[in-house]
Amino acid sequence: MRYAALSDTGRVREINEDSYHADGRLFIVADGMGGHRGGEIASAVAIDGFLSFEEENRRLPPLRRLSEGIAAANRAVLEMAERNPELEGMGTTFTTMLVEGGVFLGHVGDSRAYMWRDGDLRLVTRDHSLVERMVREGYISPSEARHHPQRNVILRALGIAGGLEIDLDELDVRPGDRMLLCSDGLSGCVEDDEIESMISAGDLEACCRSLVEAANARGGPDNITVVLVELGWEAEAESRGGAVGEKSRRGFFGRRRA
Ligand SMILES: [Mn+2]
Repeated sequence: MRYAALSDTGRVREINEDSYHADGRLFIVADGMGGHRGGEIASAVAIDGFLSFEEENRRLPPLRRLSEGIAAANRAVLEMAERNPELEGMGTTFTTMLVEGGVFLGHVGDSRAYMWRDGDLRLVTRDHSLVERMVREGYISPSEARHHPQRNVILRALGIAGGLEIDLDELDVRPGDRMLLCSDGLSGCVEDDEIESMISAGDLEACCRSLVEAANARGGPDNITVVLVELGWEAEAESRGGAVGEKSRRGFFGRRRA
């Protein structure tokens, strides 16, 4: 397996409220929202909460571990908001991929996971957003959704309520497939066919830079986070554990800004 990740504030926002994690086994993108730095705190706290749970519950089967881990992340965000009233109302999306004898997804919100195989890109998560529902029910077209005034309204997020509906999926993958996790700062302004061509060739780090540059070239209206993974034998084999290095943008205490 090879992987790369990049997060960028974009051209309009003053702070980056997205967080991500990538360690060769677990990959996460979280897009936070809320005033008083609530967004960046929510996304970081959610990732911390998830990773702590996951670390202590490695024996759980993958999908159950993702689902319970995301529930633990949700509780961590809610508890942080309870202790800090100025953070009330903060929330975050949460899209995570576990590569461990297979590829498993857990997903809440409007960040995305795409799968790329032999030149073709396919969206493998569903946006939990108002415009996605409007498109699905036939009220607006996909191109109208892209410019709709309510395109930022999401229907599910961590930090809103104790009960949480989580999308879970196991993907059928092959070595050589590329997986992209991203925040809506990419998918909201770069079309899928452009993303497809940009991740089709070359070094993963260069691909990440091209994706972020493309979003910024379109005004960079939001924070942009991309995590790109090229699957190897890990996707098929039984779990062998062992991270191959670690990249993280989690933990808001002492976190360094790119
Ligand atoms: Mn966003």
